Amino acid sequence: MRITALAGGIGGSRFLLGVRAALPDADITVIGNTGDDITLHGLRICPDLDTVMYTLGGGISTERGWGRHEETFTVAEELAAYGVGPAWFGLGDRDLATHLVRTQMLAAGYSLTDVTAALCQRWQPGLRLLPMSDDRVETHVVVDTEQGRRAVHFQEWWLRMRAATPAQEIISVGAEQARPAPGVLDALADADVVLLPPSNPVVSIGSILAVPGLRAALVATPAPVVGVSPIIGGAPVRGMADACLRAIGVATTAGAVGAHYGARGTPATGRSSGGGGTSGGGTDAAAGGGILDGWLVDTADTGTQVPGVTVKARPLLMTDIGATVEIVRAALELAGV
Ligand code: FO1
Repeated sequence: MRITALAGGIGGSRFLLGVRAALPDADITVIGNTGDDITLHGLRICPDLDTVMYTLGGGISTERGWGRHEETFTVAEELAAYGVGPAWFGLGDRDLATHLVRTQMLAAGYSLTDVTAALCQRWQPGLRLLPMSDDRVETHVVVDTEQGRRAVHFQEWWLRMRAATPAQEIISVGAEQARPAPGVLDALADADVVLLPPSNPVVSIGSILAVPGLRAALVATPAPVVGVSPIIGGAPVRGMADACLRAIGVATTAGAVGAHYGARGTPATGRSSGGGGTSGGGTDAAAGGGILDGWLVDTADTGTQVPGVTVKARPLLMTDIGATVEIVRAALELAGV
């Protein structure tokens, strides 16, 4: 069975562990979000790609959910001693090796697709990890500060501001010019099922959908498309998706997020955040349209209805691999595969 999943970082990776465990013989392709990517100290860092790679490859720090296990932060301490920031982005020593390899390969002219494949040679994640695009797309957040309204990189908003400063706008900078990475459109067209893990619907799934052609490919694929709500009982399971949803005028409920993704074949109800960004809300002109056939919600949200989408309620907390496997099985059942 060919499974294609759109994934962000921590929640998406945990879900993918369940996909791989539920279907060890499946051919799994992950389209990874690169909107979180940032350049720091001259190094290109791809948090969501690395989180998928480390989690599926067995190198993740399970207590943090990001970065490497058995990590040290000596280089970060030395940078701080020089007064060289930013201190708010925890750069681990082991993790730095990944960014050094990636940066030198990019400088040598390799694409992010090639770099990701090369890094995965070491980690053997047991699935194909593709960046959503080889072109630079970065999520930036417009906030009001004492110095007036300005845009900050998503990571600064997320980590330094803890997403506490209201986002006036969330913009996928560069999305308009970005092209799907090689293999991405085929992975959607050729899939037997497409899954949307419980990743952040705005800055993870939304960033992927902001790449022209991706939403259209989801609308057009013959494969059933089933999503898993990242919102349970009106709150995100982890992270601050509520702050992101508020920024694009979507309520933090399983139903509102399902409607935001929209039923396949109907105009997406998602709202663009304007400013060239869509954060998944907008529909790129070519495609438009909702992307969901099925939507899994938690039992706390039993009774949720999304027009045009088949909604099923079941426990969605990925408390351990067994629970995650059951969620994956329920998603596949809802997809009818
Ligand atoms: N998340 C944090 O909460 N604190 C950090 O210091 C931090 C550093 C970091 C370094 C490398 C990396 O790949 C991910 C990192 N993350 C950190 C997670 C990162 O901010 C993710 O982009 C978000 O968690 C959203 O997915």
